[in-house]
Amino acid sequence: MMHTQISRRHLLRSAMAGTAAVGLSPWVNSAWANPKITQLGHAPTLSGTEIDLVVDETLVNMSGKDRMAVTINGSLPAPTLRFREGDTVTIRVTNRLQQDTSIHWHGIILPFNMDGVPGVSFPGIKPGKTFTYEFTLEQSGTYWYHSHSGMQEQQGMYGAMIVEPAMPEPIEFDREHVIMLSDWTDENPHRIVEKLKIKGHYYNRNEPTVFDFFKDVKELGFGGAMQKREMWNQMRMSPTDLADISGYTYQYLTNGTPQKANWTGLFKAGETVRLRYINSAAASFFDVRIPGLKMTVVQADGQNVEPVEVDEFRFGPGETYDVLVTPVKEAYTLFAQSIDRSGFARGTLATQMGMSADVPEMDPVQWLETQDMMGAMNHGAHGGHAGHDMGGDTMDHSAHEMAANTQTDHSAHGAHDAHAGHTMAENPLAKPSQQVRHSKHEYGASVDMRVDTPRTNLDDPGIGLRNNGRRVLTYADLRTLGGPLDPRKPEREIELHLTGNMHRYVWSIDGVEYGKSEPIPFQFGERIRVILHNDTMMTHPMHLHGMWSELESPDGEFLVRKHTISVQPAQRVSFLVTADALGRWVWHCHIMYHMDTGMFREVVVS
Ligand SMILES: [Cu+2]
Repeated sequence: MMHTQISRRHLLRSAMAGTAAVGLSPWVNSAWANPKITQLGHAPTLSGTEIDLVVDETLVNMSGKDRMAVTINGSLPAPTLRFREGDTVTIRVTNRLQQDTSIHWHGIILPFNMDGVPGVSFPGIKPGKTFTYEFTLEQSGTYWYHSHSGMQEQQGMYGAMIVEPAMPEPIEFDREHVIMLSDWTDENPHRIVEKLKIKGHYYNRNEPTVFDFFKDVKELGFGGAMQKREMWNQMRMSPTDLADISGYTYQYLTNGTPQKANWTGLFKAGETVRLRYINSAAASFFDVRIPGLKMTVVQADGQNVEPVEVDEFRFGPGETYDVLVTPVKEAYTLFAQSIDRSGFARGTLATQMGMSADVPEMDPVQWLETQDMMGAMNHGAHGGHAGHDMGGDTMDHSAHEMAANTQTDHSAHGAHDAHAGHTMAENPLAKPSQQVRHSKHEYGASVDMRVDTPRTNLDDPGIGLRNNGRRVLTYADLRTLGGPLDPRKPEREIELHLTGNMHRYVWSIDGVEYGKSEPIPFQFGERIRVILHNDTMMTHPMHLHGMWSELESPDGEFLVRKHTISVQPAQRVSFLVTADALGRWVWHCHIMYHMDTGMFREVVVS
């Protein structure tokens, strides 16, 4: 069972005040009598084929207050594991917590009983026990690992895993740094869930004000400004619901280091530096850039891609990008603002310690636009369909016209023709189907909105990054070197909808929360297409364990191999999976609070 942080902290205070009696409490283990301090910002590197990891609670102070973190070997982030492709590694994980723990090796292909999901892959690691993981690394690249138990990931239990390639790789660089971005809260994450259940917008401090109203009156006229608000009121949502949890409670960390402490990575002028960016946040999307430097993206989720030069990229919890930079000045800021602009992570790349560069202003908060709410909603689509269907409330059509920058996606017209896609190609599965199929469960209390005309284009950088004057990476830019792992076309297609009810703060798949769901069956050896259709206004980074997700274009062309695919609001994407890994796996949103409240399924390959 789990005791609350608060009770423990009270005990800790007494312990520090020197009351010997504390030792008598059954809650207090030896670590508490002598609390250990977390090592921040300098994850040690562990390599070889035998590793020992110890999970414990250790003290951190991110904001002036002492808090307990859940850490591995006393470090936040956890040690960086450096392995070699082809090696069989043995990792012993000892649990010194008073609750169960686990480690999941994110993006690593391995036997299902080594995958580390309690209740699915194995029973978990009990307090005081050691579990030995053993698996052979069949891949190389940048990955990471984290707890899959409770809220431990939010509390600091994550680290990088680098697998060196067996054969020389096409990427040349002189030096490298892991840049692990995350979010930290002084609050108890269980308490955060309680607050979100009471009010889904609890942490949103960007809600429109009277000033925004007058600004809109100026731009849209009084009627337009009124309409804009009326629409949001009807949906009982806020146009700034971009992240559930914000800088109001979060500090954003670079390699476990808060902004002020300015984590710094060194380089020598003229070097090509490889930055292994890992998003290990519990709930935050980051928009990453390094003012003054172009970034050449060379890996996505550990897999080599055709190099693409960008100024900025967005990534969600679970995703990784490796970029090359060639700095020439003395210092650069590693800038990563959260998607809702409520805060940012900051670090520095410099020729010597103690240097810094200007830190840019955050970009302005943007309201969700039409394509985020209604997908490919356009004038042609008015007949018959309301693009977005809010739990039975009919929306005023005049509201559709008011948002600027409506993106018209002609490919979505096919969605209105039930026969489109079936008549033109010989193989009906050559292209992902456009026909929207809402499950009957989507009409229940767990769902407060549905998208009938999704957008399928992958070249949209997303809300807040559109037309910002910078070259922003999108999934449409990514091409994994060597093409798909399996050249077969899919034999079967399944469609899953990402659903939720913001007011009750429940998240689900096809309107069914994990606790009420049945496993999704995959047949061993089959090549299957999975369509993800986002019926919500949030972006969900969907992570399938055990098997690669090979993202395809709306025309069924292979794009990029990933382990975590972020699906934007009102977007419909598809990927191919070869079900070559027997056993029980999971597939879930990597926003911990969405996973925890139901956007999670078991997948069984048999
Ligand atoms: Cu989610």
